[in-house]
Amino acid sequence: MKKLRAGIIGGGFVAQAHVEAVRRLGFVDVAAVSGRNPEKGRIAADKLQIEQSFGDYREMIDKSDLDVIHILTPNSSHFEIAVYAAEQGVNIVCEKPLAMEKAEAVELLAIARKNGIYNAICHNQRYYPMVKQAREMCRAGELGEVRLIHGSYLQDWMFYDTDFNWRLMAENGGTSRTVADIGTHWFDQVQHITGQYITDVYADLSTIIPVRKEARFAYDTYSTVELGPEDYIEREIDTEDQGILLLKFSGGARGVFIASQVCAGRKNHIEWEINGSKKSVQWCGEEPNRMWIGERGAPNLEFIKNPGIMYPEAAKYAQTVQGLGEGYFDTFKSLLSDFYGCVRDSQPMDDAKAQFPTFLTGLMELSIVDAVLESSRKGSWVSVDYPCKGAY
Ligand code: SOE
Repeated sequence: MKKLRAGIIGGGFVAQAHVEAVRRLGFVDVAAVSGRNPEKGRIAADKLQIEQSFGDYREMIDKSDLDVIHILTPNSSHFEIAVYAAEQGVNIVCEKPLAMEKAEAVELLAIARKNGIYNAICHNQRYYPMVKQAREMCRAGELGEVRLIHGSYLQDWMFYDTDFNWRLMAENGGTSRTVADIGTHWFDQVQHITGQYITDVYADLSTIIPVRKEARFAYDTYSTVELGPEDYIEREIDTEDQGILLLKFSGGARGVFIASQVCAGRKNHIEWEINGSKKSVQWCGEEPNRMWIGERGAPNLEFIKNPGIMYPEAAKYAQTVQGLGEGYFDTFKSLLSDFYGCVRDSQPMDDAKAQFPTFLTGLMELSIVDAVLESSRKGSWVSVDYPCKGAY
């Protein structure tokens, strides 16, 4: 069978995760990569061991006969790249958030639908098997009626005023940073698990470090390179370091969520607890193979990942047997396996049925981010205005 051909746009941290995951599928060739210019393209090709490189994504799309492109560039370029690819009929996997703002996402979804392309947005973390197990427990009614959904996504990679990244500036990443960058993973998970989407938000956003020191030269995300005072210029920050959100959900559940990128010691602490009328479940991404199950009239349980006793729909996403740990990279493989499986088998592109998050998911989450920004500005509850719904 002819292998599908993938093209990568961007060569940063997340490109490694995508390339490795796609290669593990076995039926896809990573055929080409493009960077911002020919040199960046070549550097990415060397790093990722990809044969063909380009200095312009249009040239790569025009010349490489690709089935799928992966958009792994800063948020400000997602829209134009996705429009170009969709108009050439190329299927798209896009990193989150889908676009800089909701209006762009509305347009992108329409263009993707008009051109009949498969589209996915990279909420890889919904693919931890225990997240899927929580979803299946919820669907089977084990939790009862979901009443309360609370948790956080905490990091510390923006803790010092010398921490800098393109995401900090609204012109590159969009008006919202912390909520759009990591809060959307949390929205995706709790909505995917409970089947309830967020209807209203009351948000307090704050920028804890209003002026940061940007290095005069580029270095990688999460780099530990040490810099001296002469290496920096001062920049005023126009995006939030943290957000505290009150939430209402479509099925009547209430919620509280904290997102912060300035919590010392917290690396990628994504955590949720869901309290239902029968049981509670709690999970944290730093220990992805365990889930706590709470009950009023029986001993609480610690469920350690074991595909043998999980719901089949959840067990199929386990990459390893029994208590052997799952990895962050495996969640990319599972997401891309669902997405490329649809492309390979020419299954209908159906947002409501897709296991993977689609452009509609991306539009829905930018609708939440939009309401979060408005609520924080007004200091009041804001109802989320969804142009369309159906993928969470
Ligand atoms: C940085 O906050 C980041 O790399 C996010 O962009 C990813 O989506 C998240 O999974 C890890 O942290």
